[in-house]
Amino acid sequence: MSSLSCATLLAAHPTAWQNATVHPFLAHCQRGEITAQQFNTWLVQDYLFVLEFTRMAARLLAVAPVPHLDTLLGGMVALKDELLWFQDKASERSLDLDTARQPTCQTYCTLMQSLAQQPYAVQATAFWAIELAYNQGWQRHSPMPAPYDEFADRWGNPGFTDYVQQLARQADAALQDASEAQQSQAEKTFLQVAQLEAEFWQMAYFSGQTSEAKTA
Ligand code: HMH
Repeated sequence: MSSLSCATLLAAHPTAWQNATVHPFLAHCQRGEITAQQFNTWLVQDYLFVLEFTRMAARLLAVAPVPHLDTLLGGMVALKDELLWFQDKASERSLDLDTARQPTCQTYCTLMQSLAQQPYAVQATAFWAIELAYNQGWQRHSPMPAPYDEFADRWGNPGFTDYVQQLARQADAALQDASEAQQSQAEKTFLQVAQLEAEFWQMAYFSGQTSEAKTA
């Protein structure tokens, strides 16, 4: 089998990736049709996601080869800034970040935790896919009107695009050395990420803290 790469994953699964990066939530933001409650629901859940993603980044750093550390440490600096930025956005909007994860956010966090048991190639592929989903999702719905332009720029800016491309090169290098079993695990994980990204946008429309609340 020829070696799996980030490009071949995207080419093999166009529909899954389309669903991850093109969603009514983003279209509603772009058209100014999202309600404050819907946007704020996404914002709080995304903060909770990024907290767990930061811990995933730490585990990735712990197993990465030395030449990959520089890019990952740059990503850590960006996450430090991002967590403070989320806290600022939440306080501007008077949001309580001490909120329960919705089921989709919980499932996604559990997946990220479970990746600790996977080899570096699988973790690096998942890490790239997660960042690419936001990079492309926000870019594909640009330009955004205020106040969403700030959000679109955070993940859509050219520097972030460069970072995601560097993550792809690192994941590719790891996949090239990976066994067929590891490559197939990387593909399975990529598809789980794509599915959860699509579901993540959808959470905005469930304003309660739990799935039960949405039907109440
Ligand atoms: C759900 N996926 C989700 N949230 C994010 N902030 C990113 C990816 C990018 O970090």
